[in-house]
Amino acid sequence: MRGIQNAVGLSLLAGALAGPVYKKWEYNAIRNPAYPLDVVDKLEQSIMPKIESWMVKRAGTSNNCTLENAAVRREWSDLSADERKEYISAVLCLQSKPAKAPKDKVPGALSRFDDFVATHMTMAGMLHSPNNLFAAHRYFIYAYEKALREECGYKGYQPYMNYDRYVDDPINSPMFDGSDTSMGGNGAPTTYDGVAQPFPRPYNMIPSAGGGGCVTEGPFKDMVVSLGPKSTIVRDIPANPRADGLGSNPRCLRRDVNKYSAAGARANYTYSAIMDNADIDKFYNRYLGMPQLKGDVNPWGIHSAGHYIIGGDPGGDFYCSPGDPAFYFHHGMLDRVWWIWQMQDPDNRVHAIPGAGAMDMNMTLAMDVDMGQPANVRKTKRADIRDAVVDLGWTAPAVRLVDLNEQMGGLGGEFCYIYV
Ligand SMILES: *[C@@H]1O[C@H](CO)[C@@H](O)[C@H](O)[C@H]1NC(C)=O
Ligand SMILES: *[C@@H]1O[C@H](CO)[C@@H](O)[C@H](O)[C@H]1NC(C)=O
Ligand SMILES: *[C@@H]1O[C@H](CO)[C@@H](O)[C@H](O)[C@H]1NC(C)=O
Ligand SMILES: [Cu+2]
Repeated sequence: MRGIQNAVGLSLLAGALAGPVYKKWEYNAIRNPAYPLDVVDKLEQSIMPKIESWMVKRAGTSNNCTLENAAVRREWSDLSADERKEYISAVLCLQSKPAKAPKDKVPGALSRFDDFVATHMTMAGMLHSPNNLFAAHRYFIYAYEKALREECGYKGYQPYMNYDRYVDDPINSPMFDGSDTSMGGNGAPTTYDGVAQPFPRPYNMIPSAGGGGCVTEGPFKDMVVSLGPKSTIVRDIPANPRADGLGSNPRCLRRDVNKYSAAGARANYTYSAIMDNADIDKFYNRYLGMPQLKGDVNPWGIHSAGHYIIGGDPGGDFYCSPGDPAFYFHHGMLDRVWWIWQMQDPDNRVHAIPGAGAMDMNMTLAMDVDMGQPANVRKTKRADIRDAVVDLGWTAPAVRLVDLNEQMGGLGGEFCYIYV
């Protein structure tokens, strides 16, 4: 992404910023007036000067990544209708290109899009260990964005979903209203149970919001889901012909667009996760909702809350979740949250890795992110971390974990993007 200049100039934050000063980081933030900035958006604005000084400090080691040439990932509702359609076309294109995963290993991969699902399924342990969860998903989204751009001619960058905008009525939102500029509609009503959670009653369930059946409206109504299920939360889906879920099992995309889940991802949750957890392990646990905050009635943690805004099949399946194209919006938001957290104190946080003993604390990490089993995880020694490799199979080359932490110039300069 290095060297790509923003096409859209300085229109942006103009209204939000008092005074005449335009700084060079103020790009491309064309906002949808229907959504006033929330507390996390404001926090993001406030870190821009910190990023400027961080980049000055990193001059010479940032692999030519600068705020001027960084790609800009934007919120879905801030994109114009045409920009949304361009994104949707690129996803449909990826779903029409042949898979690269070998047929004997992954007979169910019907398309290049499915290569990403198959990678997430086969590499699930690696992708979701505490050391890797943040960084490996950053790389995964980057690889997907790159495929959209290089294999399908997409000119933009991966959009994210700011949950807070959709908390009250996700079904009628620009993300999920079923229009041709949405990421598809809700699923039809069915006997969907909701999603079990690892908290004491009455918080042991994210209730069903009434959907759970096939998506019948929007650009993905005819999408064929093939891989999985492997750990589904939806009843009555035919089993995959293979125990590993990698066989072909053609079926519809199912969703339960869920406001009860979204309630755990309001901006106040995200804000406090960022601001009240200076230690990487505490931040990691809070991101996963562990331990439940006193009096919290939506204790899912932003990670689960964001997943089960969509839920269904394959979106609610721990292994197959990237099979719902909305997955990348959710993990894009999580990547943005991690970045805002890093930039509160870049000297100490950019290179912090969960479970790596940075603070020399023996803390219980909530390991099993979607299955909800808190587990005692042994700390990885720092020396081992330096050698750790993140391998994304058919979707991206194996790289060093430690090269994935820096969004502005990491991975030899391949990472060079900001969120606005
Ligand atoms: C940075 O840019 C300079 C000048 O264009 C070039 O010589 C150098 O190879 C670039 N470095 C990287 C890591 O791309
Ligand atoms: C966020 O706000 C909601 C009410 O809108 C409240 O129920 C919840 O406890 C708050 N969460 C945090 C982490 O402050
Ligand atoms: C962490 O646990 C290890 C192994 O049990 C122990 O040697 C070490 O002293 C502990 N560190 C702290 C800070 O408690
Ligand atoms: Cu994942």
